[in-house]
Amino acid sequence: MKLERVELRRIDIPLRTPFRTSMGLELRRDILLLRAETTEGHGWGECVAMPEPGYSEEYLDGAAEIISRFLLPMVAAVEGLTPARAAQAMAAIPGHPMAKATVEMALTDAWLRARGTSYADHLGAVRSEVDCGVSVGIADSIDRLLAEVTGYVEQGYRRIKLKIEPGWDVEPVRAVREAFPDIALQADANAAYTLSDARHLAELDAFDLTMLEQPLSAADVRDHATLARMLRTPICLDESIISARSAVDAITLGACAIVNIKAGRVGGYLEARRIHDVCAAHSVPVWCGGMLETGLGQAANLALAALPGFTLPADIAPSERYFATDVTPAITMNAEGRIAVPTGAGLGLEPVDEVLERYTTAVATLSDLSF
Ligand code: OSB
Ligand code: MG
Repeated sequence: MKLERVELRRIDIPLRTPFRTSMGLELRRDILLLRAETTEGHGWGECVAMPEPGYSEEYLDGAAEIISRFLLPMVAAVEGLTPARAAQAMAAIPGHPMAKATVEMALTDAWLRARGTSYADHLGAVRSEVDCGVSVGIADSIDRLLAEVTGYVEQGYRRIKLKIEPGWDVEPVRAVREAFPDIALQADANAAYTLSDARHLAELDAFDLTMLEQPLSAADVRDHATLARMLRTPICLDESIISARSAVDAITLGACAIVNIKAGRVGGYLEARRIHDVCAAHSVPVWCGGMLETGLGQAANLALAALPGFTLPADIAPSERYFATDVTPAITMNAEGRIAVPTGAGLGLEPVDEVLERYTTAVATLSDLSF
């Protein structure tokens, strides 16, 4: 396979429900999509970087720049291009995992489409359906939070995750637990606390949470290990886990009992699978995180979440949770809170041209990819 031409497309698509985390408020999704044309056909990639840095240092314009100026020329120069060789070539540049994951995702889609193989089979999926959880943003009031969560419980989601931050933690978690004594419930702090908050965070132990996700900063792995010894609630790491190596380090230090895996955060689906493998070797359960992706990203995440070690519900939700109109045919969840893993070649779905055009704000075509 050889990379011939790439289309970078920015779409601006409204979110149906505002999604507020400790990193800020979002009403829309400004998303970068990459369509790779190769000698064997085309494939799609979705970049999970947000318009502003916050979740991590990456942001959309920066990712677009790294992709077009550095990653694509490197990948276009690779002889006998495969997804793994693309990842290997891109490893010469440090960092920028979301940018790299976008390129790898598109090349993998193209590669698999040409071979009639699904993403799920390529990654080693063992399940045909994935258990869905929903991630609930910080609300304006406890009453509004309870109304929102009630709706999700009625729709059948298999677990609820509450975003927390200082000033919005013990009380909302208590209210949801009292209203729904039996649901699987977890909290995600997106690095909003420090170790000096340990005694406060220990109050969450009263609510039988499946996990507390990323309470401290990404680099504070040792502090997470200290905190883990002070809490009964298991710690899950998201932002801190940037590679299979960092997963092994965190597990060995006792910093986490559970790992959230997001391909964008770790540089691609191949590294995501390696994290799955090392976690399985350490008997650490994993689950698939999300970044409010369109149907393209959800399709790849569904394939990943169908691997054997993904034993906890994913942050994967149907299109209607995020967008009035998704760029792909809508992904739907059944009444049991499960979504089917796509079975078609590659991602198993494609954007709908007319929807894509409606939300497109900019397109750049890169055809001179050679050095
Ligand atoms: O920490 O999991 C996170 C969204 C943006 C940035 C960080 C996170 C999230 C989510 C979204 O929780 C979950 C979803 O995609 O449904
Ligand atoms: Mg998280």
